[in-house]
Amino acid sequence: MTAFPKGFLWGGATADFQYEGGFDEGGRGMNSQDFVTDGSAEKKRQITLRLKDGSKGTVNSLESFPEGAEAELYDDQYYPSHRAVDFYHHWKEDISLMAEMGFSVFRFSVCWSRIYPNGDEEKPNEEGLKFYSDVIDECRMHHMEPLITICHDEMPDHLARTYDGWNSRHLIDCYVKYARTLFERYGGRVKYWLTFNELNAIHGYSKIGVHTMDPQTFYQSQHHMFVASAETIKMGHEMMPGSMFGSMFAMSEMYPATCRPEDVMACYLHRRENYFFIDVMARGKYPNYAAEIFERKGVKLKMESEDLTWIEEYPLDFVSFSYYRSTTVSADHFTSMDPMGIMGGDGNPYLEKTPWGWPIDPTGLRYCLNELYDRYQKPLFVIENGLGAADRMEKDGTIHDPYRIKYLSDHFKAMKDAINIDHVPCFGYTMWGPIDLVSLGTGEMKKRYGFVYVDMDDKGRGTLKRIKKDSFAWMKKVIHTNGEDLSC
Ligand code: BGP
Repeated sequence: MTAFPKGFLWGGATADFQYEGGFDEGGRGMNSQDFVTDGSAEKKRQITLRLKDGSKGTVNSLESFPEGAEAELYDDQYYPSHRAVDFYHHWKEDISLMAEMGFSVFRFSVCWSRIYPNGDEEKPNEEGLKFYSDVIDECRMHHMEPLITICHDEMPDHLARTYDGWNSRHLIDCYVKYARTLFERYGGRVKYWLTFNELNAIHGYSKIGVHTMDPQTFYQSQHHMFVASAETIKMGHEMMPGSMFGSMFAMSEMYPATCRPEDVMACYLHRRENYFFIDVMARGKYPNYAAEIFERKGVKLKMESEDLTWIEEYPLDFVSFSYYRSTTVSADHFTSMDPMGIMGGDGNPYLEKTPWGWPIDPTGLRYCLNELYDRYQKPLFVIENGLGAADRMEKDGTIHDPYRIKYLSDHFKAMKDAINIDHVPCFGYTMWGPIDLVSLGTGEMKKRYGFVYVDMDDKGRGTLKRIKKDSFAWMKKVIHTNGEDLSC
């Protein structure tokens, strides 16, 4: 049996609007995610609106706002981000549970509107800064590296409403000012930072603050985020020597549906379109094939003269990615997991699926790790992975989740092979949602990922009590043996 390399970081990952709650406490401003309702696998989550004529309306996250409509809250709706699972009041307890498992890293996102409630004011909100400062100190007290996502699929609602979010170049300045504040206050205590989450899969009002869903808005917004990320990396390195910056990408390995050359080619083109985002940020250049994507999609980017220099001079230090599943691509039809048609979405007859229909493919993780290192030659970090399942509490209060243990064991084995057999330098792993939290995709609570169960249902009812599942002790053993013992 072999272990993972010495010093390998083991831990978990969360996002503020799925985990933290406290939406009207501590001076936090309204956030673009606060208008998104709950949903389910069958019923898409909605953004609630006030239409131009004053009446109520909704759009789902794949639709543009009708002209003149703005986001609005309604009393008869349930908005999961408002309380989430209340990390805001459970942070000590949750961090201590993570420490008990032996975590050496905890990835969380700072809620931008907790630091700058509107996003464009002069001074930050001290109460918000103190909250994360306490969280960081608590992590360090437990010998856990805090790993911060500066912006995880959200923004102060004022920036979305007033400037059309990342579609506006002004957001670069707002973001850089926000990041500077984080570095001033937390520098020296936080080494690892992610500038953005899943750049290749974010779109629409709730995630990037834009009112329209079209390729022009999408790629223009992405360009502004590339520049903001580069400026932030430069500033971060200057202010915090030794700091390391990544940005997170949604990797779902895409396979050709068959070995028919047309399928192989279709798959190659889609994978490349997905890699576009990492290519820009890790290699520091718009790739040659970007021209083809922009021509095909009718995109004309507006850039300022120094933008490409920023992007080139300040690329990512490491590449981090989420990996939950793999998909297939066929030349005859293309199902996409995202509205911009970037990522494949078809199943694979050789793979079992999770209860939410995601193909389970540990080998795909080894494949991704190898491919990403071959392509970028930068250290890698598996920053999200895990199994969403409807765990059941037994009458005696226990929760048995052997399916999660099996999923994780198989993925850890694949990761270990990539590191120990293929010599891929991967230095950490954070499992998604170590304490149960709200699903991003469906807004459900019952799609649970955690080692720790949270007593709450899909409408936010429950005691919020934290209860260890069987996987808790298993993960503790894995970390204790540094991944040597993966037995289920
Ligand atoms: C990623 C997001 C996370 C998380 C995860 C699981 O795309 O970065 O925020 O939610 O997916 O997805 P879901 O919650 O839909 O199961």
